[in-house]
Amino acid sequence: MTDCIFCKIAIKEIPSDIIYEDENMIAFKDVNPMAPVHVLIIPKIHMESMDHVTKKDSVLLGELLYKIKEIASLLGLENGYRVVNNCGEDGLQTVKHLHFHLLGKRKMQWPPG
Ligand code: DGP
Repeated sequence: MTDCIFCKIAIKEIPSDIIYEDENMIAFKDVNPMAPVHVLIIPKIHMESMDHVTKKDSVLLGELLYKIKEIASLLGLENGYRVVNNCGEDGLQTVKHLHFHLLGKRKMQWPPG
């Protein structure tokens, strides 16, 4: 999508600090980190949100979730971490391209705000 900031990051039109990349996904540091480790993992193809995912996306999203585990290991999050998806207005999603936050290296709180 031409006006999507994360699509632009995926094609390197906007620079980012890339942690991992393959043909289907890219992981890069969040510009506004909420934890010592804060990485965003996105599919390269544009999907607006979790609410826009269809059955045909399930293999890709399964791979993406599995890869989050590997990225967590790569980043030394052996003591645990949090994976967050903000969806839609009530979920406080600000960037309308599906993404998962991977947060670590601090003790999280529950419930989230
Ligand atoms: P969310 O609220 O779940 O939609 O979070 C979007 C996140 O994206 C937020 O934590 C800040 C991050 N972000 C927004 N624009 C950019 C950008 O241009 N580069 C990077 N690295 N992160 C961005």
